[in-house]
Amino acid sequence: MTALQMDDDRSARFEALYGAHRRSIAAYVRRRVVEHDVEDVLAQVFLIAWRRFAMIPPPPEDRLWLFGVARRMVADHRRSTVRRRRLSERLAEEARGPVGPVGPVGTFETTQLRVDRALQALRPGEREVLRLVLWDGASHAEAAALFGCSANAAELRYRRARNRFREAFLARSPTGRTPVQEISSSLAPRVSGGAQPRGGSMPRALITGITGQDGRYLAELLIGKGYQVHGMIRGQNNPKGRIVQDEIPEIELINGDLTDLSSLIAAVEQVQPDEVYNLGAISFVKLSFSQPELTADVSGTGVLRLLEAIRIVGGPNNRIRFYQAATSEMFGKVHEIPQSETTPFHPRSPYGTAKVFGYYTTLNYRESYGIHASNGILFNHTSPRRGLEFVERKITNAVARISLGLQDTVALGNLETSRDFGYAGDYVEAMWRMLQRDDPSDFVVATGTRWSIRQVLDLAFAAIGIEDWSRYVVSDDRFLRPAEVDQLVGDASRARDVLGWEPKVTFPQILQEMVRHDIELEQAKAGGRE
Ligand code: NAP
Ligand code: F7E
Repeated sequence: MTALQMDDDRSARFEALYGAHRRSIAAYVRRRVVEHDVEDVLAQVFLIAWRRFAMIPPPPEDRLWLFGVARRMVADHRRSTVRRRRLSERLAEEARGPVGPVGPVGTFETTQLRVDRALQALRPGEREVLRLVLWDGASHAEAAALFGCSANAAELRYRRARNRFREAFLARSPTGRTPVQEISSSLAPRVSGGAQPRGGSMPRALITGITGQDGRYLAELLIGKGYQVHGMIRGQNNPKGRIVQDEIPEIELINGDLTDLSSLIAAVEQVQPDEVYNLGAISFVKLSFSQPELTADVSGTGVLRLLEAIRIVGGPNNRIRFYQAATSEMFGKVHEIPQSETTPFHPRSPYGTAKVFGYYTTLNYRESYGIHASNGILFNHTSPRRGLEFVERKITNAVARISLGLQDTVALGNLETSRDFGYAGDYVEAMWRMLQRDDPSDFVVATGTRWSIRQVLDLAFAAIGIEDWSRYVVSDDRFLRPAEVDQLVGDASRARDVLGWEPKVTFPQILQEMVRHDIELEQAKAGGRE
């Protein structure tokens, strides 16, 4: 076989690999990076695949190999703001090219905004070839292999994409505004009356509980909306700080603890936030029975301290908006079914009583000082980022381990109790929407459907093809509580009507995704031990 034939053969095999796996790799990447970076990450994955073609195992293992590369590229991508900056500069230079100067050069941020807008105007294939050639330095032959065309055609495709990029970069919008003005306005919160960024710059948010499930989803949501996000981290050299930073490099971490007023004042003073989301808490109900005083201090008095910090730093014309993570646990021994904003509270745990204190303190600061403070009364919500101590994640993780032969049974407490479960990614959207309204208020956020722990077991075991789970589940009194809440189910019609919020992901969908995620996680851990 001649070198040329070998090359043709390689191109054909590569094309087959690309055709077979691009969709699933794209879906994987799309869930992990912001939309306009998806094509870039994909281009990197396939460029590596082309360069290391000889190392790719035959089907079906090729798929796993590609996922491994994609995982690394996503991690690299998240770390690399420098890379993003370099690309923007290259593209901006490219656009200025032979047509001469493009008006004021502007700051890095304004260049970035123009570049992003111009990239958005391109078709995905155009973005891909531009990034591949201009950014990753791929040759036209390499691009050709990726697209399954000749090197000449790839070069043509690249030139066309570059010209279209240049046009879009230079274009004025139909409103007559410059691309920068256009984008800046689209970054501002979209619901009416949203918090305006100070001094015309990015809006700033401070999140307590950044290492928790909701903190991470909320941070991603806000970053996607153009916020500068500061996450409060407690303790000395807290290892979770590094994990969060690796996962979401755009977050700025700031020290502070809800039990320490001076640290909260310092944090609010330093960040000068437009919005504060108080998600920090001792949130595990069972633990609150054995550490009631700590729970009251963090989850209850902590709210008061943070509001004091906001009152002190924000001064008389306080513009800081505040979100308090209230909870369905406040309804406890329920007075009606379903529960809404008007249902009386009857908490059944130290956690519930602390949260009732936080709720009324939030209300009190709104009424006494006119602070824009709102309570989100959220029912249970979950995700693959849920702590392993909570029942639904404990179950999905155990199911994953059982399916891999790493565990025989799972020990649980009360199986008859039920909860209204939703998806955390949906619920953080409701938090944000509350703070974009002119009037602060309190909202129930729930799905309106209830699942017993038995049903959770049905769903999770069904995901690995087991119908009768009875031999895998053992009863253990250590997981029972001194008092239980049984009938929690929320009526979120006000959130739907006023905030335009509704859940998008159903509980069975998210639970299935959690089982899948936990299988991957446990496989990776087991692989690491070998
Ligand atoms: P989570 O995963 O348990 O996270 C709790 C967060 O609070 C962690 O980041 C933790 O930091 C932080 N924290 C604990 N003690 C602190 C202290 N002394 N000072 C500052 N931060 C502290 O909780 P989540 O599920 O994301 O829930 C977020 C909030 O919503 C919580 O307030 C919870 O009570 C409430 N809520 C949750 C649900 C739900 O179903 N998820 C429903 C209703 C309400 P470390 O990592 O350093 O410990
Ligand atoms: O318990 C029963 C347990 O600990 C749910 C927090 O996010 O949501 C969460 O609180 C139910 C309880 O969550 C086990 O008795 C049975 O009835 O997962 P959980 P939670 O208490 O509902 C509310 C809305 C919050 O605000 C909280 O922050 O499951 N259960 N067997 C068990 N629970 C656990 N944890 N472990 C068991 O083995």
